[in-house]
Amino acid sequence: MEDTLRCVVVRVDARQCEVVPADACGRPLWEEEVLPAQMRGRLFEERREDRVPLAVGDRVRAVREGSELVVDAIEPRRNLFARRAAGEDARRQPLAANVDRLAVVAGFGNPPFSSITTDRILAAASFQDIPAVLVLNKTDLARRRRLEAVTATYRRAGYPVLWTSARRREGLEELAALLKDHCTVLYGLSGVGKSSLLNGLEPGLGLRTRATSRSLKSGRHTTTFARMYPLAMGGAVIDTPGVRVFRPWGLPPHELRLHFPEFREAGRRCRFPDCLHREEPGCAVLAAREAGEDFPESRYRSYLELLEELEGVYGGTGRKED
Ligand SMILES: Nc1nc2c(ncn2[C@@H]2O[C@H](COP(=O)(O)OP(=O)(O)OP(=O)(O)O)[C@@H](O)[C@H]2O)c(=O)[nH]1
Ligand SMILES: [Mg+2]
Ligand SMILES: [Zn+2]
Repeated sequence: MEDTLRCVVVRVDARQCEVVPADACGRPLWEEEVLPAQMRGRLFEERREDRVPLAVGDRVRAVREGSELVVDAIEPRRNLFARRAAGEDARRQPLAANVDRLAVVAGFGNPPFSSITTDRILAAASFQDIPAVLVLNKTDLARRRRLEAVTATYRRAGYPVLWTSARRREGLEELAALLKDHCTVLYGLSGVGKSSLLNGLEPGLGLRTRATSRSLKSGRHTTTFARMYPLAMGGAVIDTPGVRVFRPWGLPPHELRLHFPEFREAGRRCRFPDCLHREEPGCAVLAAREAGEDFPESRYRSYLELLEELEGVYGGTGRKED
């Protein structure tokens, strides 16, 4: 068994991946070479519910076979950030494993700020028990009042919110402090500036970013694969290709309300303990909505949209009796 190598997966393709040797605690040894590796066919059979058996951040055992390295086993995951694959293919698409934090990157201008995308990703992170923060980038393109309103909405829900401008190099120290010594996955729409922020923090990374001349409408992602990179200050980041529509995987509709923290407190006063805050009599969330200017309307609309979508997927609320 001396030919078994403990590794961390730093990139995953359809059939191949890249790994870095790890120490006894499973931490990547970045001073060592990144190695290409095959994935054992058996892993695909064992994980039929997944589009690919591996995620960036997975800790694996690899064996040498001739000149090749083959990933043979995946260690249990501390967590997994995943989404539902697009279209007919409703399988799970693993995105990143064993991360300390998810940074939802959102921006202003082009593309405009998207509440629904932000809320979908935050709910999925909460469901998967991954602490999330919101990074509002391109603050140089935002109107001040809009920026403050968006910030207030998410702080109220309990999320830390950072302001950055990769273009003006603002907010980068705060971002650095957040990323240092942790493993963070950056996630968000295409074109919000994920790769630009990482280049701003660590110019040596030299990540490709969208040429300003290229329009968003070309529909192409500038970053085409998820990849983990070490940070010189300590810690690692996973840069990901932007999403167009994020669909949470595995989230039962009746649990969705637990992943919108700001509705939890009012929710305790609903007449029915399993109230979905939609049209139930005696719903305290609906009462707050009717009463208040101070109601997070955009979050509530995201909640309803997502609830209906998940009910479509599950053919009901996902409760056992349905
Ligand atoms: N005005 C302004 N433009 C920015 C800022 N950050 C990034 N950009 C620009 O936005 C465009 C997209 O940036 P990227 O870093 O490629 O975005 P991304 O999120 O990595 O996109 P994908 O890789 O496609 O997911 C580029 O033209 C950047 O120069 C910012 O803070 N302000
Ligand atoms: Mg990118
Ligand atoms: Zn209710």
